[in-house]
Amino acid sequence: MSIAQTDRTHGARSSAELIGAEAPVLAHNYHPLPVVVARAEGAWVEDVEGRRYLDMLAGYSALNFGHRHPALIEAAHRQLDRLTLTSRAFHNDRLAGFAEGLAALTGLDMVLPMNTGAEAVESGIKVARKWAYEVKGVPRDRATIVVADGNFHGRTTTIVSFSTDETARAGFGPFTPGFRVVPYNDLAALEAAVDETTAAVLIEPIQGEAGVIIPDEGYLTGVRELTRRADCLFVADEIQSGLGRTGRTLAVEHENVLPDMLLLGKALGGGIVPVSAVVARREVLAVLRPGEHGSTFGGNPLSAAVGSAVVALLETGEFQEHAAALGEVLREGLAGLTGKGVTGFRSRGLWAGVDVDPSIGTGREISERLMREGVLVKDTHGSTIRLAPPLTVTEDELRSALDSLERVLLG
Ligand code: IF1
Repeated sequence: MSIAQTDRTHGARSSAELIGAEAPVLAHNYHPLPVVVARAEGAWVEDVEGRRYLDMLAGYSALNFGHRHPALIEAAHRQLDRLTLTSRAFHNDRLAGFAEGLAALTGLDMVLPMNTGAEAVESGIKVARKWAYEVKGVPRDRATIVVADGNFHGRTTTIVSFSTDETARAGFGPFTPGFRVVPYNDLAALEAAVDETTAAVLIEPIQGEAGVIIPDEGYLTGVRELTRRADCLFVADEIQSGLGRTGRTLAVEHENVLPDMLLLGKALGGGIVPVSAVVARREVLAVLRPGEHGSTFGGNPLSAAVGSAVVALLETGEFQEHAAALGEVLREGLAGLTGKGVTGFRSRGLWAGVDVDPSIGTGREISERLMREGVLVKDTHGSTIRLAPPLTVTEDELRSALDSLERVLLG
C-alpha cells in the first residue's frame, strides 16, 4: 500500500506540536515513544510527517490481523450502515452468530460478551466465585482464587489487588481480598495453595508483560489435572496469548489442554473495536441469571459483527500456520543474535521476549533506537523488549526487523 500520500488535512500540527499539545491536557499514565501515528495498513504505520515504521508491537497483540484488515474493515463498515448498539435489553441479529462461532472455535459451550480484557477478567472472577458458592459449595464470601507471581490481567482495582508489580498497585488500595499468589510454573506451590475454598486457578498460559515467560512443558497439563482433582476451575487468560499469536488458536493447545474458562480480548475486536469475552463450560456460565451481571456495550451488534469476522479469519487456520512458520524465522533470527547483544530470549509463534545486554541500553533506549531504524517495539521491564508483529507480517518484513535489531545491538 502506498501511504506516501499523507493526508495532512486531518490537522496541520506536526508530530512535535501534537506531542506538546498532549502534555497539559492528557493524563500522563504512559510514556509513549516520540512517534505520532496518523495512518496504518497491514504491518506498517505512518507518522504525521509520512515516515513509515514496521509495527512489531501490534497493539500488544490486539492487531493480530494487521492494521485495517480488509475483511474486518468491510464487516465493520457493513454493520455501521445497519445497526451499532441496542443494549442487551433487546436482542440483536448479530450476537447469536458471534457466540456460536466463538464457542465452536474454542471448544467450550457458552459465551459472556464483554468489551475490554479487564472486564473479561473481572467477569471471570465474579462467575468463578458464584460457581464456587452455588456448585462447589464453598461457604459464601469465602472463595479464594489462586494467581501467579508476575501476573498481568489488567488495571482495575480488583485485578491490581493481586498484582505482584508494585508500580501497577501502589497507591490504589484498599485491595480486594480472596486471592493467593504462587510462583509461576511451580506445580508443587500451586498444589499447596489450592484447598476447599478455591474457586479457580487463574493464569496466563504464557506470561506476557512479565516478558513472554513460557512455562515448562507439562505445566499447563499439571494445572489442568490439579484443578480437576481439587474441583476448582482452570481459568486461562488468553487475552494476549490467544487468537493465533503463538501459532495455535489458543496457547493452551500447545499442551492439548482445555481449561474450564477462557478469557479472550484484544485481537477479538480485530484492532477496530474493544471486544472481549468469557468462554466457559455450560455448568460454569449457567450460574449467571438475568440482572446479575451486565454491560452497556457488551455484545453490541457492531462488536459482534467484527468479532464474527475475526472468528471467520481464525477458522481457516491460515493465521495460526503463518504464525507458526514465521515463528521459526523469528526464533532462528534471535538465536543468531544471542551472544551478540541478546543475552536470552523466549519465543513461541510470533511472540518473543528478548533480553538485551544492559550495557547496550535499557529496553526503552533500545526501543528508541529501533524507532529511528523504522521499527516500533515496546520494552517490558529492564532491558527486555517484546516482539509481537501482526500475524500477517511477511518473511521479508520480519527479516528486515531482525536486521534492524542487529544494527541497533551492534551500535
Ligand atoms: C496497558 C501487555 C500490559 C493482558 C492480559 C488482560 C489484559 C491484558 C494477559 C487487560 C492487557 C495490555 C494493557 C496495556 C498494555 C498491555 C500489557 F501485557 F500486553 F503488555 F499492560 F502489561 N490480560 N494488556 O495482557 O486487557 O483491559 O487492557 O483490554 O495497560 O498499558 P485490557
